[in-house]
Amino acid sequence: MKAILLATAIIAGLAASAAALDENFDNNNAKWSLGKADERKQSLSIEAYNDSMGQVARLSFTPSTFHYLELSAEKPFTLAATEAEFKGVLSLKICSLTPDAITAVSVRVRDASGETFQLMNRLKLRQGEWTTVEIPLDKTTKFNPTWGGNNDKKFDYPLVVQTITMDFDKGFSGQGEAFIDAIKWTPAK
Ligand SMILES: [Ca+2]
Ligand SMILES: [Ca+2]
Repeated sequence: MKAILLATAIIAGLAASAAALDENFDNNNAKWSLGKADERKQSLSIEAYNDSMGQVARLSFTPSTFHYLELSAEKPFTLAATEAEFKGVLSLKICSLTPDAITAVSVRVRDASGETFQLMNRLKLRQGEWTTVEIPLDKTTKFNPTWGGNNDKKFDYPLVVQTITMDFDKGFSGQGEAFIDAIKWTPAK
C-alpha cells in the first residue's frame, strides 16, 4: 500500500512538472513550428510513421534557399531549475532520405535573462537509418555562440530549451527531408 501511495505521489509530481522535455509527437500536446518557414521554403507536418514510433515530425527544406531551420515549441521546456540540476543528456531520433543535405543539429538553451546558448552537434547520417543523437549538457559545456539577454556568458537559472536547429549543406540541390522523434532531456541521476 505504501509503495502504491509513493508511486502515485511520484506520478503526480511528474504531472505537475509538465514542462519536462519528452516529445514523441504522439499526443499533440505541444505545438511546434518552424521559424520563417514560408520565406525559407521549409515545412513541418506531424505524421503517422509506424506502430513502434507512432507519429513523428516530418521536415522538408531547401538548403539552397536557406541554410538552417529552427524548430521551436510554442512553450519552453524546463531544463534545470538550479545549477545542481544542470546535468543530463538531450537526445533525439533523426532519419533522413537525403542525409547529405544535413550537416548538424544544434540545441539552444536559454537562461532566465533571455540569453541564448547554442551547441552544435555535427552529424553524419546514413540514408533511411534512424540515428539517436545524444548531446550531453552541464554547467561546464562550452556553448558557442551565445547571444541576447544579459549577455554575460553565465547561466542565470532556471534554464529552458525551446528550439532545436538543423544545419544544411548549402551545396545540396533540391529538397531535403528528415523525420524527427523522441526529443528528450534525461537528467543525470
Ligand atoms: Ca513518436
Ligand atoms: Ca546570463
